[in-house]
Amino acid sequence: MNQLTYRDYLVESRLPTIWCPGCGNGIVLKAILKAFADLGLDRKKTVAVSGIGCWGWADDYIDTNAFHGTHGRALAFATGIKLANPELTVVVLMGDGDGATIGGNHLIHAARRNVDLTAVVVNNFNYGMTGGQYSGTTPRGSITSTSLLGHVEDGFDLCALAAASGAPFTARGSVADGEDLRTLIRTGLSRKGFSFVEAVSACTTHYGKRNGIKTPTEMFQWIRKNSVSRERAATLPEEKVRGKFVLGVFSDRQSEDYGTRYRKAAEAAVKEAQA
Ligand SMILES: Cc1ncc(C[n+]2csc(CCOP(=O)(O)OP(=O)(O)O)c2C)c(N)n1
Repeated sequence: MNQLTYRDYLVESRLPTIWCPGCGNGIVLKAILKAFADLGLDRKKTVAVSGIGCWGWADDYIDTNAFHGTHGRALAFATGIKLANPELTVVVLMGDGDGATIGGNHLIHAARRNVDLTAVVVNNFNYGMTGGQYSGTTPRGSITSTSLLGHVEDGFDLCALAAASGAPFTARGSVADGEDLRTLIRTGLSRKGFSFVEAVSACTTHYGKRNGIKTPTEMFQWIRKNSVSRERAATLPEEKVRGKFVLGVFSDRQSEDYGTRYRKAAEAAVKEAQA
């Protein structure tokens, strides 16, 4: 039986983390490490690829190989790593700014290509590290440091975006239920192809405070109160679901991944050249 625990993948010497009290990042980190332990991943054959931002710091606490990239480009680096060594399990850690705003183009193309990666996007609805500016997921009406009168844009539904772009596995959980996140991330890691897991999260320092959510506890209650399962949402009228965090698995299908297709094409070309 697999006896590993999340601590086998945690760099305990780096604790405490740099994250603010009440930040959701620690919950997502633990969910990822538990999923690694559940699958018994070999630390030497696992790579955490991060971007920049508060969540981009996560790879510092993960005792596997790591690559700390640039803001918005984590998926591009991860694609190269996976293509160069298909034996690696590659998990990509991005904030909503990183993965869905500056890096939105990489997201849709990694999903379209179906690169065999697991992307975990921590969606705290703003650019946390740089002072709480709005991102591509900030909900309409929200106050951020760059939408002081209330945000006039709608935010992306990231799972719908990833699924429409071609991601075979897409799922959303929240930091109000770390065990559910663990299951979603474990499922994503066990699928071959592009897996996209969004974690609805808490930025208590910027997003919460600016939007009348005063404490970390209130922020978690706010997430819980505004969440609805995918199954329940399907039974409700549209206006009751609007603005809610719909949680669950949105797509889970098989589709040959990019690396496999690429290698098949290359091998066929070599055979033809040798014939
Ligand atoms: C190319 C580039 N543009 C801008 C920045 C400045 N920058 C650093 S972190 C960050 C925001 C991070 O927000 P997000 O990705 O949502 O992560 P969070 O901090 O909320 O976890 C920005 C704009 C940068 N480092 N590189």
